[in-house]
Formats: sequence, structure tokens, C-alpha cells
Amino acid sequence: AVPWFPRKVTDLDTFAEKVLEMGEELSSDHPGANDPVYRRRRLEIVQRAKEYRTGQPLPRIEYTQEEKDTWRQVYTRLRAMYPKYACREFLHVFPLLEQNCAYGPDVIPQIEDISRFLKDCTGFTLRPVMGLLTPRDFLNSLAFRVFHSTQYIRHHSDPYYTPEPDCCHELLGHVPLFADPNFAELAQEIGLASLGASDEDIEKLATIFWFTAEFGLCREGQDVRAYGAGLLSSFGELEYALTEKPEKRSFDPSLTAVQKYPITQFQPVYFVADSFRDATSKLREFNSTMRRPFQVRYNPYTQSVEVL
Ligand code: H2B
Ligand code: FE
Repeated sequence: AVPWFPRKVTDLDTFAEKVLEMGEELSSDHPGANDPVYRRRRLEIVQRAKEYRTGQPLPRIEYTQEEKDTWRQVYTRLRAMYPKYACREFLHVFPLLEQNCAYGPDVIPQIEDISRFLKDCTGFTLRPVMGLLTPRDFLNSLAFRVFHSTQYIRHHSDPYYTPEPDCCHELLGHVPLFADPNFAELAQEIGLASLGASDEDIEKLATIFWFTAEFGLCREGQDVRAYGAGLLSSFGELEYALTEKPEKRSFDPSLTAVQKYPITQFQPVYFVADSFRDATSKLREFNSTMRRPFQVRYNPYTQSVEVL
């Protein structure tokens, strides 16, 4: 049987309450786990995501001074590293985010403003999310060029560590590349392949997502640069990834899809794409080997998926 998958963009509303960690059950190693004020604040923010429905304006969060201070520390430290470590597409978009979406050290940007900007660039839009979605639900959303973004921020006690995605990871790591047409194409290709895919294929696509959108490196002439959000939002790993220490292999979906990876430490292996377009064409070839008894095509006019 074919697993259920969304057919039109409003179907993504079914994910609103279907998160793994509701963003409120902070794991014991979470720096905010024993801070009742922080836990209450998380609940307040994720409640807005729970209530959100397609077509509504995205929730605007009134961030506290303490949250803005945390953002400033992360933003300032990472911003200084981008010219040396980030890929050219990222460096091209970032000033546009500073000009159009209030990206800067003193303000935490609002996903409503960013979503409008992304829609102009690539048709990608943002949705607020309560916490971690299942790999299937998260990838399925990419087929509609929708990225689920958290709005809460890491605990102020440790600005340079977060055990889970937070707004720094999303806004500094993921958002800039969703404004790039070639990366947007790659992300949507992963999403389209995930619609109605078997559990084994979902695992492969999630691994490909991990080694591209989260920890991907790309070649720029003789140089290697970072495009993965997990690198671009972590000053420690961003530097480490571009040293000689880790192993770097060429991106090849059939090998990347089955590569094991650790979650809570720096990656021992990274995959290097020649370009986003090259990665997309390799992925299309790999996807054609997947055993799915139908094809899908995205209809941007109706924001729906056609099954062929
Ligand atoms: N859920 C949310 N809310 N954000 C993510 O970035 C995310 C997710 N990534 N679920 C997914 C899992 C990724 O780790 C892969 C596709 O499983
Ligand atoms: Fe991420």
C-alpha cells in the first residue's frame, strides 16, 4: 500500500499537531530543561505554530531582550565567519536578507517577512512548526516548496549550543539557500521523491537531506565551501568541516543515501557537490531507481501534486 501523502498545500495543516517533540518536552540534557520561565515561553511560542493554518499571516513573535541578546551573540559570531566559509550563493543572498528582512545583530527576523521574500525569489514559503516533524512529513512539505521553521530560540545559558533546531539554525542556516533557485530545485526534488515513498526510501532521502541541506559542502574552483544549515549555524563545525580533519567524498546519491552518521558530534564524513544543479541531476537519476509505482508532478498554479 502507498503511504498517505499531501496532495495540496493546505494538506500540510494536518502536520500542525503531529510533531515528535512538541517543543515543550525538553530532553534532560537541554540547557532550558530546568528553567520554568523558559519552558513556559516555549509553550507560548509553539502554541502559535499549533494554531497556524495555510493562508493565514505567519505569527509574529515579540522577542524578549534576553532572547535578542542570545540572537546577537550567535549572529555576530557566525556573520564574521561567512565570508571565509560560506558558499557563494549564501554570500549573494545574505545582504538581501539584511536589506529586506531586517537581518542584523539587534533584531530577530520575523518568518512572515522572510517568507514573503523567499516567495519572490524561489516560491519557497515558511510555516511555523511546533518542533521536530517525522522525516516523511518534513520531506513531503519540501515538495510544495514549504519549509517548516521553529520560532523559539536556544536557552540563554549556552548561546553556542542547541540540541535541536531553533530560530538561529533555521534563519541563519536554512533560509538563505531557500532563496537560491538551484538549491530550491534540489530541495523540492528530495521532497517530490518522498511523496508516498516506502519507509526504506524515506530513510535514504532523509540521509541525502542530511548530507546536503544540513551538512553539505560544495566545490568552488579549487576551493570547498559550506552550504549545509547545520554547518552555517554552528561556528565550531563550520570551521572544522573545512579543515583537513574530516573525510570529504564526492556527492553520489547511491553512496550518500546509505552513509551512517552521528547526530551529537561533528561529522567524520562530508559530501562535496560539484554544484546544486549537478547534485539535482544526480538525484533525479537516483530517484528513477526507486520502486514507487507512480510518478508525481507539482502544479505550481494550484499548489498541488498530480499523480501520473
Ligand atoms: N522537523 C523540523 N521541524 N525541522 C527540520 O529541519 C527537520 C524535521 N528535519 N524533521 C528533518 C526531520 C530531517 O532531520 C530529516 C529529513 O529527517
Ligand atoms: Fe535543519
